[in-house]
Amino acid sequence: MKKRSWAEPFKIKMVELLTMTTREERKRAIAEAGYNTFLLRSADVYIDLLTDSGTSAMSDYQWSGIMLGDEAYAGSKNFYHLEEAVQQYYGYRQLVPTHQGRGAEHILSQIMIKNGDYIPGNMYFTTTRYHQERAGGTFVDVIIDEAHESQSSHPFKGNIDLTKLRDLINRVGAEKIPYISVQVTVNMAGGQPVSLANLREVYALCSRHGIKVILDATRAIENAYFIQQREAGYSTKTIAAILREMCSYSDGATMSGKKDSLVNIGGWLALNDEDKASEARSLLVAFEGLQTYGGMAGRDMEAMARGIAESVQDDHIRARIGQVQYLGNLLLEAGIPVVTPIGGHGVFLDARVILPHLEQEQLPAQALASALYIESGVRGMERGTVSAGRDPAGNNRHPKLELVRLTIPRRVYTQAHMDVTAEGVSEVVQNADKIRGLKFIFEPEALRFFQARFAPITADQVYEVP
Ligand code: PLI
Repeated sequence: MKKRSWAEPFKIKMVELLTMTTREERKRAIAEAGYNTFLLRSADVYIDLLTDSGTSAMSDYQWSGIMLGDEAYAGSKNFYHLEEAVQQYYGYRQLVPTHQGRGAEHILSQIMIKNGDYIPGNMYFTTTRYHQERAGGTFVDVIIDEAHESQSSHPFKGNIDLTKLRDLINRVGAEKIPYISVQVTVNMAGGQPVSLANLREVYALCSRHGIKVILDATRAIENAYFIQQREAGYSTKTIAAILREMCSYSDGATMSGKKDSLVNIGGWLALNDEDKASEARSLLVAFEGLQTYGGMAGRDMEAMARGIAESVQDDHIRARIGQVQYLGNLLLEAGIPVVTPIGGHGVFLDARVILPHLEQEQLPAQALASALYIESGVRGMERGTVSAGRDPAGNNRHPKLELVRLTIPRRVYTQAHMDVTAEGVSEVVQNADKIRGLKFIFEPEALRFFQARFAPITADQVYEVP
């Protein structure tokens, strides 16, 4: 017995009952939801793998912190606990609390970006790019090519391609690039990490040109785990030490606490530059809340401060990613095409390969997510054409990756839930030829994937198995 299993470093004290639905009920529910899993009611979902955002189970220690919420309007004790946690574990000097990640993205974009600027990044994220464009910037993807190949086995598919970054600097000039946003890990690429060697090089190059490096630290702990497992020289370093080193190659970070930090709400912007932090706080008080609470209640800040300390524990992150890899390996063994290597927060099904009979315009990943729900009651999410949205000229973007994301909440589901999920996916993939394409019947202007509605193109139902 050489191999240690990934078993959870916790036991269960309270449970939340789930609803079991029939296939007929699910067919009705998804049709009513306009074939958009974001529009399903959670009461109609059995295993909810829509997102790992805000869906984690908090520990008893975090829940006890909720009772210690200091709800003073100004100067809440809990803010100072959160500030200490961010300074200790991430190493940034100035903390600007926000209601969640996009609040931080909004403020950062407004204080840093001028009309006509360019913001390079390692693949887009929906809300991040939205705020960059809203501030008058143009996002430029400078991730390595392998990130766009679902089957590449590159260990650090999230890496920045330094040649692409240098070319951009030469083309537009460093003065037009206020900062680079580096996601660790890269969500839309399948939860893929960035190596420390790459972060170090990016920071050196950018510093030479006066370009700031801002991490999207939303899943930085998961990124640190992959560095520990895959990067030479780091196997004996703690996650906490690796995280500090990662952040040392940046000037600040945006953070959605709803992921790594094991809380249901909260986020922050951190900066080392005091003047920029002061500018950020001026916007904060207008859009989020006072400088010592952002959009959070005192109790939320306490839960996040405690969650940060738990999130950097090596045993925690090994079990968290171990569970994701367990599901991924089940699907790989069943011959299901998924993004490889298996990422940190979810397993991503390759809808292009699973549904070769559908054109990208027929929204294969949206259709596959609907069919999986009908088959199994498992709710995943489209991460393809619908999520990519339209470019500023109004044309549909066609990302190379057309994926369904099965995102694993932290400390919530059991190994048996992963088994049932894998069975549901296998069943739907075996019947893939019965899945029909979809078309938009309602398309909102911004971040369309959240609220869009669809209809099957050629039949009444998206997925009918006789
Ligand atoms: O959902 P927010 O506003 O707390 O955070 C936005 C956000 C920023 N960056 C990254 C990498 C994210 O993954 C992210 C949110 N992700 C969601 C909601 C998700 O389901 O992946």
